[in-house]
Amino acid sequence: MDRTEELRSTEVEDPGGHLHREIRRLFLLFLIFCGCFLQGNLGKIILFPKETSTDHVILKPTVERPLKQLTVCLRSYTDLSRDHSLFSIATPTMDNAFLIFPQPPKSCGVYINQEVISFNVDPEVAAWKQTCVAWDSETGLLQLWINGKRYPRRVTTSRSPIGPQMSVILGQEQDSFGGRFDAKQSFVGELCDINMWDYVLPPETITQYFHSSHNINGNFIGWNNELYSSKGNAKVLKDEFCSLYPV
Ligand SMILES: [Ca+2]
Repeated sequence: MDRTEELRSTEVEDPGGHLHREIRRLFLLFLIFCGCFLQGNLGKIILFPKETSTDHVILKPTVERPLKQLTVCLRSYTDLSRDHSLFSIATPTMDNAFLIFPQPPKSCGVYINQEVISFNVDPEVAAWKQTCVAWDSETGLLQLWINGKRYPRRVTTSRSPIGPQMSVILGQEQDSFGGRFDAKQSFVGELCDINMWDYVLPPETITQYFHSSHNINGNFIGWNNELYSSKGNAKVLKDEFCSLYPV
């Protein structure tokens, strides 16, 4: 029996060999898949290490146009027990054109064109949290989602689009266009996966985004586009597992 015949006969005699190879192949595919998954989810986190009236991050929208609809989603981690800004948009004429303003322990304010709508929410806990806000100027319908749960919807009186010129700031609450910050309303903690769309995301997409933010990038402000600049002590920490943190 030459070497080839020997191998062939081993294959015939060892029907488990095929199964073995198949398992090994699947295992290799699994490793490749895991590698891609982890790499794909390696993102960044913005750290606001202390209470100041100066540390902030400026986000640049991809285009300048008035927003008739919007959705903002972000993840945050803080132990603040006072009011703070999660996401602040000012226009030249309105300092609270759009603002997500948690008021722990059980309230979250959302401002649309200076009008505040207060939601009663579950008590804050020191854990990663995903917040999404969606608004449609035509109907005034305002949605607040926290950790995949939509709170009872509200309707704003305001029906005017936001913008087109806007200053988008993280870490501070604007009382003028791009400025007049108050340390007692600043954000202290960590933020990541900050995306904004110029339309209302369907509920299933928001739910999907809560479970995994993999490959999701807002068309108005995209977390992967890196169109931001940080000021003061606000630090962008690279290669962090934002998406994999339990929220
Ligand atoms: Ca303000």
